[in-house]
Amino acid sequence: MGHTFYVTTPIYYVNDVPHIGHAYSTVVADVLARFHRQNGDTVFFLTGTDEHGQKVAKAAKAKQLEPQAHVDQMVVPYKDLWHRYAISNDHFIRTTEASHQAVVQKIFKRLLDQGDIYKGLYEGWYCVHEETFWPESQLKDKKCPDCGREVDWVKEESYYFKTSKYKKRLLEHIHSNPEFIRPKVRENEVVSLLKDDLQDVAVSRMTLNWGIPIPFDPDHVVYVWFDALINYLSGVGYLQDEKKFLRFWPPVHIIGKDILKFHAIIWPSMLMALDVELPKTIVATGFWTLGKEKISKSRGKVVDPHELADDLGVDAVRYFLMREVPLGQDGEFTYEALVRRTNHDLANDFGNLIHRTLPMINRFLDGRIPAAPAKPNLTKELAAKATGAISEYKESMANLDTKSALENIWTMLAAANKFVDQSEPWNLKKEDREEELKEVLWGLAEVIRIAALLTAPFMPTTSELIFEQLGLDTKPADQPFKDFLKWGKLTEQPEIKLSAPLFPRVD
Ligand code: ME8
Repeated sequence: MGHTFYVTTPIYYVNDVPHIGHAYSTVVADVLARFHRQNGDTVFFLTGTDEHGQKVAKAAKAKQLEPQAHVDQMVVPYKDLWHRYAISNDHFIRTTEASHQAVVQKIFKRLLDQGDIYKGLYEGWYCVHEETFWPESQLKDKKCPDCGREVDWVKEESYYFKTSKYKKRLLEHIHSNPEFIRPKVRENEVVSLLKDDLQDVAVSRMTLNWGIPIPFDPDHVVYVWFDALINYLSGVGYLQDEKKFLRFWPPVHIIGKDILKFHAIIWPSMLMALDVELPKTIVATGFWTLGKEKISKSRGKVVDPHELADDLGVDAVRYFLMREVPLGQDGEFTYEALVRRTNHDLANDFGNLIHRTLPMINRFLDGRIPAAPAKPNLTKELAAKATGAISEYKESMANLDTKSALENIWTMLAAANKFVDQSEPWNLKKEDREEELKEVLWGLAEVIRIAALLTAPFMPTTSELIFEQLGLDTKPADQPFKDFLKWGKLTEQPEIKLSAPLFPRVD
């Protein structure tokens, strides 16, 4: 049996429609999922929506809707956007589903029975926007230290989870597993939080009823974060389909750096209490900013992923998100940068190679891609460049360095564009040097096939179109890396198909 790969996104609050930041995390997870499938792994890719809690209840109230009616409405724009962005998730979980709620209730009861959850009194502050409890000492100017909003005073009976009990084991785990929290700067952040005075966390609410009920104590509902984190278990069969769960666990979590504490401290502590193996990796991505401020709907700073797709096409946006900043760092979102990448990288570098090569095959070789040269001569250097790019790409992807992986592809494309100029196929044609002409054009078509394969996780729709243009009767997904990501795999093709530019220039 081959390897399995389980990847997740944050489950998004349905207080509002998704913006480009949400699309980003989901695209990152999708790129990894597609890469692993192409690598022959059996993948389980989970995304979904976080539908309980005060923030969602408040949004429902503002629309004068019952919370359930509100969430049923608001889940639609998420599903629609993922469909449009070619997100290949295997499952979509909603925390209001009965099956998820049952798992949360069972976990809550078990932790209570084994003494990891106990009853106490919470007296302190609460930020509804971040759905976070804050002790007085952590507030900044009496406001939420994360988002700067007003906080509410809360005094209520509350169940607590013994995070403190797992602190030492968690620190040891972090030290002995350098892959656990990525990038490194986030690991340091978690370690210093753990070295501070780590308090147990409240895991129930009384002054709210939009949450999962605690059956044996009807005055309480489960705290939204305790509920939400469990989606990673309930969404993959835990306590429901044990075989599936054991097959895919442990996961790789893609999250934003804003929710690191929940994922790298509370969540692993919950898993230790449940005797479940900890996640393989928690990847904390950076923020997209506008004017250096985090893009967020409620701040009135929105970049609508649909509008971007209307203007530039989904794959150009996916490409931009993955190419512009390294995973983990912040990036300033500008329309100019997006247009520049589209015109420069896609239309010029990649597009031109395709739209120069294919018409020459059409004119000079009757639209047939010739067979691979029996004794390569002119394409030897190009083959070496492509082979080098492939191995660098694989290494970059293994390091979760998706930006470098794209750069590795573009190095190969640059070499191929240069090769067109140097080999001057039009002169080979004029001088009737048939064998050389065939070798050169075959070599260029082979670079295009390899580039389509390598970009397939990033630009799935475009790479399929490129395969069609080459006249291949398979899709990139049908060419597993193991067998096809090698120079020389392009065979003779009877008929290429010219079409409109794949990457139209934009103004
Ligand atoms: O936090 N740039 O949901 P959420 C990049 N329900 N990524 C961004 C971003 C930006 N400007 N804004 C948001 C929640 N994101 C919880 C999660 S998980 C068990 C529960 C992304 O709707 C980023 O991944 O507020 C961030 O962590 C996530 O959206 C937060 O989405």
